[in-house]
Amino acid sequence: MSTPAPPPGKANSSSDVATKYFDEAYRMCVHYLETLHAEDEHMKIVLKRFRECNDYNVPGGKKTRGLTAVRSMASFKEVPPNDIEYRIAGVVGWCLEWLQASFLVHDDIMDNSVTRRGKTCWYKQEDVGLVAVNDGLYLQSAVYTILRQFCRGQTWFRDVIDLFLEIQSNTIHGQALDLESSCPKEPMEVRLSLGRYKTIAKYKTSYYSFVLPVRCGLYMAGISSDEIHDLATKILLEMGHIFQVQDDFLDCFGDPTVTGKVGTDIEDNKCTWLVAKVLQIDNENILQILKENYGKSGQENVARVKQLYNDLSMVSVYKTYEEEAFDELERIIKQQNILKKEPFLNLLKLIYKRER
Ligand code: DMA
Ligand code: MG
Ligand code: MG
Ligand code: MG
Repeated sequence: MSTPAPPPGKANSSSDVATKYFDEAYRMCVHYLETLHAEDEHMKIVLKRFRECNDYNVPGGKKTRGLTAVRSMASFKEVPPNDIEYRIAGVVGWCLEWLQASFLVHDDIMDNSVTRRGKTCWYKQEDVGLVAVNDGLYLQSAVYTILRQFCRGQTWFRDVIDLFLEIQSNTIHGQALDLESSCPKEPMEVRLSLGRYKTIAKYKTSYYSFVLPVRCGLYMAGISSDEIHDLATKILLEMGHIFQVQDDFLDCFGDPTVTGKVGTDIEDNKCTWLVAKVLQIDNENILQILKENYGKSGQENVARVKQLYNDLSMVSVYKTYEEEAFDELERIIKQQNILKKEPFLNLLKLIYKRER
């Protein structure tokens, strides 16, 4: 890739049409959610809680997934979308953000994280705690509440609902494998292998972060051909893999003031790209160091693992990987003639050398 990385947030700047209707669509969704069960006085306190939960967890991210759905719809359509099409795509985009919020609320509990998007994790808030489990379920149910309310009459409604359900299930399976793999009942070489890593990244991240937004865009643009959806899926799974490798790199080497989260992967015994790469090296000493320190919460253990990564120049191994992986995917996108290239290249550019 020869293009330099856009500064954080630039690609989401209000200059593009997709963002124009986006905030408005959020307000419309939240407003509708607040009407549910409002006729019962007793529910007032719940609606207030959920309003806070939505505002705290849904809109504060990069919104890449939501905006990608809108941008994809616009670029796959033969003619420029009208206002109504933009608005409804904005609603679907927000459903992606709601889904993401539900996964993150639960992910932070399970990963024992402290901060998210520069704020205290929802479950860590003094008056929330484990009720966050129900809040996460609420956020997930909101996806379908919103879709049913605003998109029921669309020709693509069934396809989009089916896709959300399928990919939600994929993600849950991925999270389960991620969590199983951090449990020492399997030997380190098995649970932290690169093969295992690929499956985790695909299921827990790639499907919902890349395949879902773009395929929703395709459906909303009226495109439902299997050939197109299959090739798009293949490319987007590759993109998602790179994205998760970046996430793992940033967990260890990123700047928390930029990423908005403090890394926990080493302490959590996670199957990350970094540890899987290191374990590929056949060396007794490396294995010994990892067995003694990986997955331990002591500061000195974490520091020892980071020192090992530094001794093995993992920053430079990562940079080389990133460069090569982007080049290869760019080549694959440009080589095919079934999909419009530009939306895929734009999405790739958006995550290139990302720092958050
Ligand atoms: C996150 O994986 C996956 C989902 C489905 C939220 P992760 O725990 O590496 O994410 P993060 O680094 O954002 O906590
Ligand atoms: Mg996490
Ligand atoms: Mg996790
Ligand atoms: Mg992570």
